[in-house]
Amino acid sequence: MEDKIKNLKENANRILNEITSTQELEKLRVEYLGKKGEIVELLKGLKDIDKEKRKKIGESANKLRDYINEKIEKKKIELKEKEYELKINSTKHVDLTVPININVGSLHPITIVQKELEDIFTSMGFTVEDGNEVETEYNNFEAVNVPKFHPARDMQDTFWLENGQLLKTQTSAAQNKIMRKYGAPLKAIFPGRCFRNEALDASHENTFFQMEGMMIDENVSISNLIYFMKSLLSEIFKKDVTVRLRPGFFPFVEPGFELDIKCPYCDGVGCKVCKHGGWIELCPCGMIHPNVLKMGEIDPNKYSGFAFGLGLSRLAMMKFGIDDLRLLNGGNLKVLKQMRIK
Ligand code: FA5
Repeated sequence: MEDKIKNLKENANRILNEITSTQELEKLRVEYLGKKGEIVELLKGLKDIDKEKRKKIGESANKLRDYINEKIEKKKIELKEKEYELKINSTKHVDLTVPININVGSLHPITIVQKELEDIFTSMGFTVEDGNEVETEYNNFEAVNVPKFHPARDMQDTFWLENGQLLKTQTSAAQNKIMRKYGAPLKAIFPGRCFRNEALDASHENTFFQMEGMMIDENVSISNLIYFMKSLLSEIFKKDVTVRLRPGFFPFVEPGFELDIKCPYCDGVGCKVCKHGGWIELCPCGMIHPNVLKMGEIDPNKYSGFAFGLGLSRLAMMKFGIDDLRLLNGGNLKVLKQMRIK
């Protein structure tokens, strides 16, 4: 009996060394450890040997069973690892770094500039608000101090709807709603699409984007306005920009300004972008008129604020070095692809 145990162990070891697949291993397991396997047969034979030897041989048989079991489990792990390795080596690898040659979409240049501005303003504590494209006459004009028959309405040739509403001519149209929604103090920007019945040229579209901004608090002054605009434009053009204010008329601000920047492309020397003037007119702005604050339910004796209306489309034009605004809305993919930011 002891010889048989020894032979079984040697045989099992030999077969284990030769096995190369999990199927062969399973066959070995059934052969040795199965219900009708060698070990069970061995244990059955114990009843025929005398009592004294039975205990010792029984122990050896159990040890052999544990030994083979352990060897099989080890071999199983080894074979699985080999099979996995083989599978990996035979799989075609995908190189994720190879540049793809398909047409992927990208953000529109105006959206890119808008998002950049939103990031800068939110980092300065401003919230980003939404405005409507179809507006009431009140919000677009009256609430910003442009009553009926005011000559300033002529500056914005308006698309009227049959129901008396209109296509927003300026992002200022959202000022009143935002003031009434939040009250003071308040710091908000509101980008949006505007519409005017324009004679089209390289810098005028009938559909264009603006980004309006407002800051209202106690003791807000023109210095705050200059500081915010200078920080913003320096971030956009990635260099320190010089700004200047010229008087400008908008009924909703008093005083009102046109903010110009020293051309960041030629440093004021004169180039195609600044039309050789050295300065670029970028953003009308001013201190919010007390009437506008009052209509927004904000006390002008306690609070003051500034507002600005940045021409987003024109800013995108400058950032991407485009000399005709109409290219941005033209829907020509060949043009837009050149302005992708990767
Ligand atoms: C306004 O629309 C005022 N609401 C801006 C404002 C806000 C002033 C707050 C003071 C305080 P203006 O009509 O100048 O102003 O337009 C502002 C900017 O929008 C312009 O500087 C220009 O960059 C852009 N813009 C105006 N009309 C067009 C157009 N037809 N096509 C493309 N951009 C335009």
